[in-house]
Amino acid sequence: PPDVASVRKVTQNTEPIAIRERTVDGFTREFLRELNFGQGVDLSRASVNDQYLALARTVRHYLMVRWLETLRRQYELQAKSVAYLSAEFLLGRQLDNALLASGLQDVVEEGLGNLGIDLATLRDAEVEPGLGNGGLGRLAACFVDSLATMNVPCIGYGIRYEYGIFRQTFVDGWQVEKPDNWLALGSPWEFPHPEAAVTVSFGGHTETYDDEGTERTRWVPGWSVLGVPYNYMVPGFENGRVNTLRLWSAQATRAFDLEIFNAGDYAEAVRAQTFAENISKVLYPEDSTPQGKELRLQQQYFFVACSLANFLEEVLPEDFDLRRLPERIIFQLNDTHPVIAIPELMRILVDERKWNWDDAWAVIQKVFAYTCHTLLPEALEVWSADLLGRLLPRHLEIIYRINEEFLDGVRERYPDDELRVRRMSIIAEHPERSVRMAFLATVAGTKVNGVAALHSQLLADKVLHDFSEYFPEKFTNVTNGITPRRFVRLANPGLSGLITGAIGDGWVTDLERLKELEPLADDAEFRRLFREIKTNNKHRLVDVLRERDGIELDPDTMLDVMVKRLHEYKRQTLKLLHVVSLYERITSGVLDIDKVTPRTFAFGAKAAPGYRMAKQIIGLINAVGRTINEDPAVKGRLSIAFPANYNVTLAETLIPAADLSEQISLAGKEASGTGNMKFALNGALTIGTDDGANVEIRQLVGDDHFFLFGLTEPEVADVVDAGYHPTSYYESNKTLRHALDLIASGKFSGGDRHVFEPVVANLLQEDRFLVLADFQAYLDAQDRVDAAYADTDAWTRSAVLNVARSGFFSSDRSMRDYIDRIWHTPPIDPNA
Ligand code: NBG
Repeated sequence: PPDVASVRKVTQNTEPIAIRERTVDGFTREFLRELNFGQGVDLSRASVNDQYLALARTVRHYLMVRWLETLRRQYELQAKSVAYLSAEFLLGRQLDNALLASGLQDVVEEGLGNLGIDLATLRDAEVEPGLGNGGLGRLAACFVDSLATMNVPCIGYGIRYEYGIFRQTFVDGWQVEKPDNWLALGSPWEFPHPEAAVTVSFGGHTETYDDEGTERTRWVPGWSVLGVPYNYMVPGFENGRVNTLRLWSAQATRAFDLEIFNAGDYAEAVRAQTFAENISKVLYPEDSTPQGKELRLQQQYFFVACSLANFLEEVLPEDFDLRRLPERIIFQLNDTHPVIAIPELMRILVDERKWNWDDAWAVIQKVFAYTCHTLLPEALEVWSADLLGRLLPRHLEIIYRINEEFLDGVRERYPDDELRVRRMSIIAEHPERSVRMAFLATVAGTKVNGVAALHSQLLADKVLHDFSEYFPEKFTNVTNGITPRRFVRLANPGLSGLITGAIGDGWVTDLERLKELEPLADDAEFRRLFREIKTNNKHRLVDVLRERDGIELDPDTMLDVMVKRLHEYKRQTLKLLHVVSLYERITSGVLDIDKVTPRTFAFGAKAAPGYRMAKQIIGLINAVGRTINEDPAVKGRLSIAFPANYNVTLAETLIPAADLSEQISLAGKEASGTGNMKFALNGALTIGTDDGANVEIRQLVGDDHFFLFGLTEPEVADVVDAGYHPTSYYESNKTLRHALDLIASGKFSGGDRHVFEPVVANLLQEDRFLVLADFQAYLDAQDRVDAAYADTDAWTRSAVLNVARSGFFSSDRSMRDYIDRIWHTPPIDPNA
């Protein structure tokens, strides 16, 4: 091992004095040096992008010694780490977070100001890395932020997609996807290490051989690619720790196949390269619904094989005894995407390290844990055995053996229950032979967790019921959380200032301290300031939407927001029916317009490109928006704002401005939700069903400060069992009928009745997610919202209480729960 003291000395000495001292002058000098020597321009000729890149690199330097120090100490202490394996990390912009973590905000703002540069302009030059679809990817980003802030050793492992989630545009109101070329102008936050590339193999066949009397198997792969690691800093908040996020990029093993090249087939030689690089080319834009595409399986195996090899061969000391692996690592599987890591580690131990099967299996069962993020049965990932066997023949054999031994145990426990054995088999036989990845993860992992209390309960009672009976000790819950650094401290500086002024700044790393705000809910002056901040946030949003989308938002209306992926189970159509119904009742004279609370309905949602119904619904929201926004009859009362390309950056200005948060999924379908937490912590009230983490939000903030409506999960099950008939609701509810009829009449599609026919027909004929069944309850709850909003003081009081009582939803708390219940990776003593 390196001589630790001398390493420390060297790294500290490499830090320029200007950086160590953190003065405005020092920063300015470093920034100009980066501009001149890094970008090769002087200030007078520097573009905004030049300035942004120079600033990012300068800020990076301030974090560098901490990063090196963290790595050195990790090596020295040999402490147990978390490896968070995730196909998605939806990071959001990095600059502001790095400034916050390093405590540099003031110095930088002043330094740039002296040069006549506006920090906000440079902030906007950053293209956010959209390396995730939605909640699952953003959760991974919040978790690594919390672990760094809590001084817990963690490596995030994932994929460096060249193209992240598509950029959504609207053409005539319909979604059109554009590639997200986030790397076009260069990313200053990544550190590529081509010299540390890992070879990953695919295809080929397996063969057995005699190894000094023992029969062993080896895999003879057909082709391979290189995985090049790109490291990113994950800085803790003001604590001197910087963890690592390591994302893998695929490259051809040889840039040109020389033989083909010499034979004159240049195009063929380049083709091989393109083929390899396709693996990390693009993020699959499906959310909560897997598609069994071969490239997707290649991506999954690619990144876990790279990550395991990296951990075993680079992170662990050379002579490390792998039998002690559970003392050093826990691999957390973020959904089923990385589950192929289980047979991969078995293969390494049994085939490469020549362990016997049982010893390897004993270690496996201690080093993996699995988080499930869904309740939709169709969302549980399954790979056809045919495809898996072609791409990873040895892994399929290993999975078969794991299954065989597991089912032997099931038969022993439940003799004469072949039905159960078939239900629990990791291998499904119909409609084709395939591997159930969630079952594999459950059988091999030390723990299985859901992401909110209700979700974990339904997992154990329904989705994985046989398994929770068989392995009751494996099942646990960890309710999701969000990082208060990004989603309160950075996104809502006004509110943060107010809170800090009242209770000090400890809440940023100890969010339960928000409880101390409770008495202030009754303080008129505090409420006035709180309201003023909400108004300012609305004005900030008005500016952003005008500039970004050409949308004119009225800041004097209630801002009613539904932002999340477009999915039928989330029920954007229920929200839309509410809007259409209000519009219909006003224009037909049933509702007195003067009695209608002025509202802006804001939507933000991307649809998976192949999800036709979701795209129809987007078209309909935009069509209704166009009609309503142009109709003088409802001017100043109702309007729709649907900015395209909702992403983390937009969330950061939209959520702090919201009055009302829409969390209206059908009960029993939303695993947790995390947007719901962000809204509550920024002082919006929730209208929501008893679903996912809404349940816990309502319990904590109290029924008087939450608008609950709709069927509960057991009621949903009863309705469905009794045979659900959406038309009966249509026929018996005039308000509902009129709203649906108005859409069907072609009112929002220039008189064309066909355009939105599929949406209406789907609601009337199938309505899988019981929109019509919950419609009236939702309208009634919206009336309660209006009544509550009319009393500004009471509303503000509720909003303050929402903030004060939502501290539980910090991802720091989620991390503590994972540590206590699953990982057992205590924080490092910063003074050790
Ligand atoms: C999503 C759920 C959300 C949950 C996030 C994070 C998937 C597969 N699941 O309810 O739909 O909040 O995961 O746990 O994306």
